[in-house]
Amino acid sequence: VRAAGNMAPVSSAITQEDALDWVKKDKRRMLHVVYRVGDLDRTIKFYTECLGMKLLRKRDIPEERYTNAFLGYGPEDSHFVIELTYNYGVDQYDVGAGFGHFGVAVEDVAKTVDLIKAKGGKVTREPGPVKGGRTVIAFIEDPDGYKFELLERGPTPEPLCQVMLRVARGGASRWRRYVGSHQSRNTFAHRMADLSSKTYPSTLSRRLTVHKPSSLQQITSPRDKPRTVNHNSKILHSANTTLVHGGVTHDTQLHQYTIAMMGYGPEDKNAVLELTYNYGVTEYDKGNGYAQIAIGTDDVYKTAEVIKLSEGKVTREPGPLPGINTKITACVDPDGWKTV
Ligand code: GSH
Repeated sequence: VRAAGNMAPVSSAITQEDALDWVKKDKRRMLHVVYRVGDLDRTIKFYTECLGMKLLRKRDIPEERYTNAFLGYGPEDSHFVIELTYNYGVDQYDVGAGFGHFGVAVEDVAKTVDLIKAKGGKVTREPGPVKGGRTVIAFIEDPDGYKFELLERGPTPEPLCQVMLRVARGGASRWRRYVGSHQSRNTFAHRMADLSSKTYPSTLSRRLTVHKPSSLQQITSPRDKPRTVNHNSKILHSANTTLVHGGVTHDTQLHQYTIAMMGYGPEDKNAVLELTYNYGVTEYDKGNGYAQIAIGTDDVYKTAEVIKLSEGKVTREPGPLPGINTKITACVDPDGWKTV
């Protein structure tokens, strides 16, 4: 998303090898997550009073009939933040079943929940250890119905720590058709994790946490492969041991899901994309509320080239946004989730 300076658009003669080399050197970061709300003031009040976020900035674009508000726990140049969109006259959205939640790390979940209740906030899951694990969590719902998971952790520079999206195997089949199974490791999400391996090479496998595999068999069997596994096969391959001893292996008949944490640095200091695969669920309704995650790159032209070389789907060709200097490109992943 950062402007590419005076670099010319990359020539289309870029080879796959060059492209992959470049991706490893590109400085990427999760910048913000974008979604729509029906009443900006109501949401800002809830996030600041109940979740302790700061209103970072607001911009109104009357010609396009919308207003944006940026909220978070620190400045945009160093933190992952929320970008709310209010479209004039639209007062509600369908959150959909595919969107999971945003994660917020707090030092005391019970205390935070008490505060949220005192402010009239809706708690959908009382504080307590996560099913099958030890981390104390709770779920709350914001005024539009977006869920926030509160996770009990020590102090962190990045309290806004997760965006959870559900992914399906149906996406994997479509993706395999694009890329051919032999190329499935060169997928977009794989790049995402691969990139972070540049910054955190030795922690790569530790950063991929997979919960509750019913058995290693199930995770690695090609027919039953969760889409997330297909999506970053190399990573999971190297993380197979983590998957077994780091994942929670009991009670799997009850929980029946696999999660993969993807991002550009360790989870305690960086926001991550949490992909959830529920065994056997092949399709989710995406609603119309959640929009996209924005990722910073040194060069949107090269990034778009790389996405295309990986048979990814670029939905907006790289180039400047009208009226501002920022250059963007956009793509959708195999499940149709959008990234800018
Ligand atoms: N079926 C769940 C979904 O799609 O949301 C699978 C994901 C899941 O269960 N995640 C954990 C959770 O929400 C958090 S990592 N646990 C609920 C609880 O412990 O009450």
